[in-house]
Amino acid sequence: MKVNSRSGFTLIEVLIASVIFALISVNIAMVTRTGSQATANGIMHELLDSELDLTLDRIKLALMSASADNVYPQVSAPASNERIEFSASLGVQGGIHIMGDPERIEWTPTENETGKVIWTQAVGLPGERKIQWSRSVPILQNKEVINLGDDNFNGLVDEPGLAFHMQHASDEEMQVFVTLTITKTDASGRIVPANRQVNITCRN
Ligand SMILES: [Ca+2]
Ligand SMILES: [Ca+2]
Repeated sequence: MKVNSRSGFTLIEVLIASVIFALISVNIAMVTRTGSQATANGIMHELLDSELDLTLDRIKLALMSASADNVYPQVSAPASNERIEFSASLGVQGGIHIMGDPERIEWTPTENETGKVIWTQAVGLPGERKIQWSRSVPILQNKEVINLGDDNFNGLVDEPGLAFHMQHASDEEMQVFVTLTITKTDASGRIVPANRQVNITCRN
């Protein structure tokens, strides 16, 4: 009589099962890691967008009350500047325009090849105060390099990470354009930039 002596797994079957188990484990780990990286990158993009919006909103609010006659330097495209100085127009008293203390918004460098956006109130006065509005602003706009050309096709040449330029037609109010790039590092260590431009009409 033939007796079936097979009562366990052969070595080959155990090896195949081990390989399949290892492959499944690696796949699960990869899916989990990809999922958590995607979540981390999603949060990073939201933070990047909100920092960009908040900084540009603050710059807009400050420059909306600036008097067009007190905004310096007044450069036009394709030139731009990483700094703007201005005074707010507070109103008229006895037929005289009353101006606020001088203010400045500028890019200042940090140690790691990026810079900060700094707002200075009461420039050069005893009450001078500096407030940081943003950090991780690169020295140049996204996709721009120093070569006397407009590499990112925005009408500005070699423009800095925080760039101001003006447009002042004789029959129109002066417009200040603010172009800002901010970067953050994603979950895989890659530097991700985001940039936006806003324009503000100054008071005459
Ligand atoms: Ca450009
Ligand atoms: Ca360039």
